[in-house]
Amino acid sequence: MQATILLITLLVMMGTLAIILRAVLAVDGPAPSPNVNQTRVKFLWGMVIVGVVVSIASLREWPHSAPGADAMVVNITSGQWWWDTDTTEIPLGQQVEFRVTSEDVNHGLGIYNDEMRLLVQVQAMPNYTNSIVYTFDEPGTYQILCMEFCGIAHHDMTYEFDVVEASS
Ligand SMILES: [Cu+2]
Repeated sequence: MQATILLITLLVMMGTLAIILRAVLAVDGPAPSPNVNQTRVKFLWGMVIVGVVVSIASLREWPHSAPGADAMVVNITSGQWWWDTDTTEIPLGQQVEFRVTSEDVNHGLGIYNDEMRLLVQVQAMPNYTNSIVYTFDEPGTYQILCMEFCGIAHHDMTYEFDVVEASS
């Protein structure tokens, strides 16, 4: 039903546009001078060149978040309704690769700072390990909250870990 209404609306809009276009084309006027067409072609090529340059200049190295060779690996397992990690202390300034999985249903791992600002997120999926790389630049207590509704105690699915100054 919704698709039919959408199709009818689309056909009516296309028909209206076709009528307007036909009316506009039927109006006799002076043909554009060759200079106008040359200007349009130059403008078009200018836009194409600008588009290509901006696209290339704004490309980022791929993959965006590949961990470095010295990244610390933190495994995170989840389930209804808990998180578990193999460490609760992460050194400040250390690049961390979180490897996240689930033992039952899909969960969403969200890491928040002490102002409850979301820093990074990734899906926790059964039979699959997703990884996300992050470097903490502020010491403190961070929270993991579930970002995917996963059942009756979803709201209670929280966890804490600390980011501490690296001992030299
Ligand atoms: Cu949840």
